[in-house]
Amino acid sequence: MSKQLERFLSEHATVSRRFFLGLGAAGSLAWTRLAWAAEAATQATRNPRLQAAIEQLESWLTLPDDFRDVSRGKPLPHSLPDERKAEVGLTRESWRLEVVSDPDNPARLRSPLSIEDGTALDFAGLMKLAEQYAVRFAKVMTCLNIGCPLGTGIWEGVPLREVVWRAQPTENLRRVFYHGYHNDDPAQLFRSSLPVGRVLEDPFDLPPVILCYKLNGEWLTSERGGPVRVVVPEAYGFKSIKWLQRVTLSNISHANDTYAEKNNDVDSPLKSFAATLHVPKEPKADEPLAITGYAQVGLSGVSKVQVWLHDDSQPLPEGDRYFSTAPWLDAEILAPPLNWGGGFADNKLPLPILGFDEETGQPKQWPLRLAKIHWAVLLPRRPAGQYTLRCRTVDDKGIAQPMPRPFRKSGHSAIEQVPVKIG
Ligand SMILES: Nc1nc2c(c(=O)[nH]1)N[C@H]1C(S)=C(S)[C@@H](COP(=O)(O)O)O[C@H]1N2
Ligand SMILES: [Mo]
Repeated sequence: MSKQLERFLSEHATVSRRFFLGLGAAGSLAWTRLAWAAEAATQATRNPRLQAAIEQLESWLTLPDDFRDVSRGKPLPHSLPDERKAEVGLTRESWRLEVVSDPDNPARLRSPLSIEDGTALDFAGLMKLAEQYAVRFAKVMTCLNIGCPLGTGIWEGVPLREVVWRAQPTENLRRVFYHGYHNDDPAQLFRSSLPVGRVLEDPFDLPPVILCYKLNGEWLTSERGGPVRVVVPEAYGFKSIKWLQRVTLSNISHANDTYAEKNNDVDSPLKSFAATLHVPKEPKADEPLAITGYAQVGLSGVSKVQVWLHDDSQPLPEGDRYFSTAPWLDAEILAPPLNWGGGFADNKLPLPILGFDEETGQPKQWPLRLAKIHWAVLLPRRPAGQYTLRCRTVDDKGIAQPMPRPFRKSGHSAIEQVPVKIG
């Protein structure tokens, strides 16, 4: 095949996708046919070794049961027997949400929602709000302290502000904090908080903070925090409180998250970084290396994923602790997947989804912020020896991410290093 044709075909996928995303009204069927054709063209021109590695990649969305579970509590609330769950409000039938004033730093509310007064919100009330206000968005759930994301989902819920408005705050409201079921033991309380402004508005084109009741089109399971959890789009997992029971409106002027313990940075937004998924085990000196990975698209976005294979017998770039002058190579950012995964019947995402085109069902921008992407690269063969493979992202502003961070407590993200022995 001529070099020119090869290039055309490999660019074809991106170009035609972009074109058809803009077309919208052409309908999803025409789009789907073209996307498949473009994908087939891309695959035909890819190195077979690389193509084989790409085919092994995880699905873009995670099955709800496959999320890694980060839950505190003794016993874990989702492990309680069904009868107990019904008694403590952990079923859709028994769930109640209170929206009350903070006794220590009172906000003035005309109409608090409380169990005592019989005014708490029940699940039917939430579904009533959902008819008018429900939204869905894609988000990767990541623990501030764990490098690897826990899972990616389509989260559905009612903006938290709708229940804040129901409580009719009139004065002295600066912070919203919230907690879930914690075995009615104050020592087990796990609370998160947000400035009220973030709850009432969605700056920088972010999705709203939601009271989430569905994940990937199914009722939120008990393990994922059901019947209702908070999901904060741009934040690490600890802000997305599970088994939600009470929202407290407060005049406190600062964060009061339980997670502030143990030195955690509770105001830190989701970071961009890259990591590998497939690195050849014991590559031979005459083989090119097919490498794949994922990148978390943090608040600052991802415009590139880059890799660098360094020969350990050579010195590292001098006076450059963060390798900014290293010979980084651009990897291929894979196009939106044709199969989303996540357990959707017939691969059909429930539209509308914020940031997705309603006609084609495709993301309007790619990489999609606050989600994950996958990448692949074929590195040319290298002589036998011990090497270190590093990968990183470059954000939307052209700044390499993760930035040098002197501490991990703002979100565990680093330039990944993988030893590679070429034999
Ligand atoms: N009520 C409650 N909510 C919680 C937690 C918890 O222990 N209790 N853990 C938090 C933390 S630290 C993380 S990282 C996420 C993990 O979400 P997942 O278990 O659904 O993956 O839930 C958050 N919500
Ligand atoms: Mo976490």
